[in-house]
Amino acid sequence: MSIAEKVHCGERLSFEEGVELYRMNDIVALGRLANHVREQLNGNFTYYNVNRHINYTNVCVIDCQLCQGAYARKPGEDGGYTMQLEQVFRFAEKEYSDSLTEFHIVGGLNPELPFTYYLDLLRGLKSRFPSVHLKAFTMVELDFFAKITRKPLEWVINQLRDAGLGSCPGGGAEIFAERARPLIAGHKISGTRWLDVARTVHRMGIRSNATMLYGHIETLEERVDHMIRLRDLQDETGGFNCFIPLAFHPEHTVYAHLPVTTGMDDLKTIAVSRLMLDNFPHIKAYWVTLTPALAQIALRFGADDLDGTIIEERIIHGAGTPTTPGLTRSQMEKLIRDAGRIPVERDTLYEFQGRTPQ
Ligand code: V47
Repeated sequence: MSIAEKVHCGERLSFEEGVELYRMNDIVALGRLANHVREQLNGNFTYYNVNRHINYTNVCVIDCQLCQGAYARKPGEDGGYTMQLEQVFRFAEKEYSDSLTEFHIVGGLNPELPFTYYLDLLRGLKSRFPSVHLKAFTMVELDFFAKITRKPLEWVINQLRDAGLGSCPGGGAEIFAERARPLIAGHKISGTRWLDVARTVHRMGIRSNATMLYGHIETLEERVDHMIRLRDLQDETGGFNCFIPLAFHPEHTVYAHLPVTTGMDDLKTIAVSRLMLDNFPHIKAYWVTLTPALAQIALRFGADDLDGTIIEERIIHGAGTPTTPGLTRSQMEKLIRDAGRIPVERDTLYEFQGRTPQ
């Protein structure tokens, strides 16, 4: 059976077929196939939310080649910052509006912060903004909290949930392959540990996202391997909401000499992920790394989500992405409508917000 026939029968694709799809140069045929799956799962809807990012510290003990220098700073290094809790709350108040439904909260692994900081941060935000969902802390941060408290991960997650954690973002996954991962992510937790932490999060009833950073030193085979490891875990837990391929921005990193990803590669990655991740409900075209223009085209190549309106994203803008720091709701809706799709404002867990979409 050909790959196209398998897709039309709803049959799962193999590793080899994933690599073959990546090698296809007929991007229109690839896009049409991914679009078929996208429309079966999500019809003509395209999701987005109204969110704000809170990057509470850039101080990080990990010597991650992607991020050190571009965004993160070693403890004691110039340019490091850590927001006091009052600063976080003031920042959140400034960013808050009635339409806001999510704070996306991530930071570096800062050895100077006690675990109570994170609990107080969640509690303080929840008491001030009870209706706003707190999507906070990657699997890498959760693993770090277990290390600094010397407690089991389950205990850490319970404490965070009691303090107001709603779900977890998908960062820190980078690329799982044992060859490539240490070359871009230093001694950050292994791919296997990232997946183990996600498994525990899901088993405790908390949903999360998953990312893949591509366009650095990884091979196409390693990208497909990354997707298959996520697909296997999703079969087990069903806890992932969406997959977000992140195009690497090399500026200000040790990989500054590498070229940026191309439109062809970006669209192939969206399409291949839609086709390989048959058990993921959503594929996000993250406009911050893709640019709004390419993210819009991706809505016809398998993606059904544009992420949020976001003002102040520091991690990827630190590495030099040229996009603006925010889109308004009406700019977001225009991108979606001009792609012939129906905009659906969602909350973090993909419930419709407000009006019935039309
Ligand atoms: O984990 C770091 C990546 C991630 C660079 O869950 C870089 O909804 C490009 O995870 N160029 C953080 N990428 C962002 C992230 C995310 C974004 C949007 C939505 C969600 C979600 C999650 O950014 C990191 C890392 O993989 N990153 N440096 C860089 N130079």
